[in-house]
Amino acid sequence: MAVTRIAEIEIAPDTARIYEHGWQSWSPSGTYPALDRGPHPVGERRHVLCYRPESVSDGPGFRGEGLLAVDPGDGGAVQVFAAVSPVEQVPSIRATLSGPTTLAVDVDGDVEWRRDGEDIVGALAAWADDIVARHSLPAPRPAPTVWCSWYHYFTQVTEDDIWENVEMAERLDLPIDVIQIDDGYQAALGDWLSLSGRFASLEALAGRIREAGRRVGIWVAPFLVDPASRLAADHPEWLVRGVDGAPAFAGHNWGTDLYALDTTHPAALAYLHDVFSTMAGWGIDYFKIDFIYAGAIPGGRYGSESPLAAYRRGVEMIRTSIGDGYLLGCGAPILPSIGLFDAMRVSPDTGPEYLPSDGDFSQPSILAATVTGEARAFQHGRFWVNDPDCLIVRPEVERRVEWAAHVERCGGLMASSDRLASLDAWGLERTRSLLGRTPPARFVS
Ligand code: 9PG
Repeated sequence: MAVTRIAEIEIAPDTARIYEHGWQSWSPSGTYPALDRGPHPVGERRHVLCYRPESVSDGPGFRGEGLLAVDPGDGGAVQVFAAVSPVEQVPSIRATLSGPTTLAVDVDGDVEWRRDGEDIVGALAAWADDIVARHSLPAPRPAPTVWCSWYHYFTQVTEDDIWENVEMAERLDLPIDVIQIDDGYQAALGDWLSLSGRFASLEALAGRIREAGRRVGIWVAPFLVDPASRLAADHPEWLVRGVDGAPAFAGHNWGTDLYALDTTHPAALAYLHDVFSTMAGWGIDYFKIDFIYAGAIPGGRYGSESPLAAYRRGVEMIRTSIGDGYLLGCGAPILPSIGLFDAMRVSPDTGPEYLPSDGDFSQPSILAATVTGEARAFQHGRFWVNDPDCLIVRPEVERRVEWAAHVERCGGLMASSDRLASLDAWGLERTRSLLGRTPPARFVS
């Protein structure tokens, strides 16, 4: 749809503030002085992987994907611009200065304009309440407590590492419900039922974890396909296509370009069902589905559905395949995910460093995860349980006191991701107390 100017707002430029909401979990979100500029990707690859592939993010001013708010800074009401139908269409909403004291708002889709109260957080919460009512969303199910393998072991995790932490959880008597195996167990992205050499049998491991009295969780990137996978070799017709007919570029990570699975292809959907129902049959009942922005990338698909409809169809198939299992989204287009998830990652990754290494606020760091996590606090208890990302409190984590305070403030999903044996007395106590508390139902009222 063509770009249309829908508003020109008078602002007090020195005190006005603008809230912009990023496309997916890792895309920066926050409130900034109006004379500033929103965060930008460092490089084109980052743009696809962590921002919105189809939107040009260069240029002055701000760009909210489906949601942007303006506090005019003169005591006047906050103005909220929001997608009319955020699960179906997410317009880019651009705010730029068009005069010394005027802010212009340009959109490329259907947007509603609301004036609501005097603070941005309250206005966003009121908008979210309306969405909850319009979609008749049930209250989110309470989240289990989790131990996750990613933030200590990364892709090199082994079956022995998982087992060491199951035993440590027992020895330390930690209130961990779910042991969640992250990236690293699989043979390749796409080949989810074949294992890397570091794992012997997921089914047997799941059985042992359950016998030890814990539930089992798994990480899957269901819409990503490694060009070197069996899946890509056997079923090139299941991949989303680019303009030249070759598989569409869905990002670059782990040293390779990535493709996307076409969830409008019935056989690809059946494959997803097979993967998730097989895992559920092994007793896995907690699923972190990641890099799922790839299910919504633009490109040629078998069916004629829009990318967002294709995305929702894929997630719905996963949901159906896992029965009552708990579903956590990550790397997920946020607004199109409303109504589909139990919990949602609302920030870029945390990490042992305080600042993102190259200044890109979509990248792992305590600060970037905190800023974006806080900017999406209003979603908690409304759309789902917010996941601020895992608690990491081993001694080498920079400003671990601040990170633990942020995770606590969020009051959402509580997941520990240190090697439990590497915690010092403070880290262990903080982990125990955060995992042990019952989070409040809502962060913002
Ligand atoms: C597993 C990880 C963990 C983590 C997820 C996600 O921009 N990037 O290159 C980028 C890479 C990895 C990433 C996020 C961004 O992390 O958030 O919890 O599951 O995948 O690979």
